[in-house]
Amino acid sequence: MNLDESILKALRSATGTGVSGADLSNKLGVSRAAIWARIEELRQLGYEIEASPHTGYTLKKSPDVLHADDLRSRLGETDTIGRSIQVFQSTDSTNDVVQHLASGTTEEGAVVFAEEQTKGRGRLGRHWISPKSKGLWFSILLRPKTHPESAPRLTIMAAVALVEAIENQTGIEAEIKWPNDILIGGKKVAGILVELMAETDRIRCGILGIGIDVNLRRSQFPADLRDLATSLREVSGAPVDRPALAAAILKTLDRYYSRLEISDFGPIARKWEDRCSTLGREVSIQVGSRIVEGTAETIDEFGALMVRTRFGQVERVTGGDVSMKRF
Ligand code: BT5
Repeated sequence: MNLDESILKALRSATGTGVSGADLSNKLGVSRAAIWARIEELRQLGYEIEASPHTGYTLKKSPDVLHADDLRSRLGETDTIGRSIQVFQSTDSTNDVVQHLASGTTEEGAVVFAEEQTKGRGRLGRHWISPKSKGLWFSILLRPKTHPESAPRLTIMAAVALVEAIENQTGIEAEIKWPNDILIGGKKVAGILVELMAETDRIRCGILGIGIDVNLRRSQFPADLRDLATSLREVSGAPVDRPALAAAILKTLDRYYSRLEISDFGPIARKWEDRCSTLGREVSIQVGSRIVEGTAETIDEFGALMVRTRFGQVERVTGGDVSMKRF
């Protein structure tokens, strides 16, 4: 744990009471002058830290910025996800940054955020708009010990973690649209992009990319997305605390990923089914040049969607674009 992370953690656990420079210095094994210098740096970054001779330092307000040490301090211990966090002010695509890290020795669970992406992407090379400081645009390096066939499970567990963390942090109920969309009131608020580097029988690494529209106003979406997409701010009517939401999502993802790694997929699948708006509906799914039509019935043990066609057979679909035919 570095100094800023430790200071922020100590300040957060002393909210309301404050913590003295002497206590911080003893606890962290550095001089009071060093603590003071770091507090000054944090103030420069926008943290409102009050200093009083009686109560010591108190954290009054955190800025709306993603700061790796702050995110780590909020996250605490995790099994895998968030063991290291990097934040870029701007990058092309966080999935590309993580792909680059994956070819080195970077350990599983490394997370890369960007305040802005210049070439954020969705599936099939589609563009993902990622304006500065308005959302959470991030990717996670995973090295799941599973067969490539189980890769859809990563999207399933991420969707469950997202709706759960969003609801816990904001009170907003979101729904899942198979395979990778999170919707509120029928409009897309988040998307998931899993990219794999795999051999026939093992996944070398999976890159879990997540984009969440947090504080965009309707006017900040391109005109063609205004009726299709929304943000948490638009729905709740007030700005949403991005760093707090980011930490909550990473914690929840970590919990579900640990369960996935011990093959405890069943309960995750049940939660997914509860929150999924696709099941039980008549769907038309474009899979490459083919269209599968029928009723979306369930997901199988690998995370693939089972669709009963009008001829009565069940088709197994692992990816594609869904349109719901009847509501
Ligand atoms: C997705 O693709 O929904 C996956 C999006 C993943 C984005 C994250 S951000 C961090 C990481 N780094 C990346 O480069 N990507 C990941 P798909 O299902 O193909 O949906 C793409 C479609 O969503 C576009 O064609 C637009 O119609 C729409 N779209 C684009 N930007 C959007 C936004 N910010 N919010 C809602 N919809 C958007």
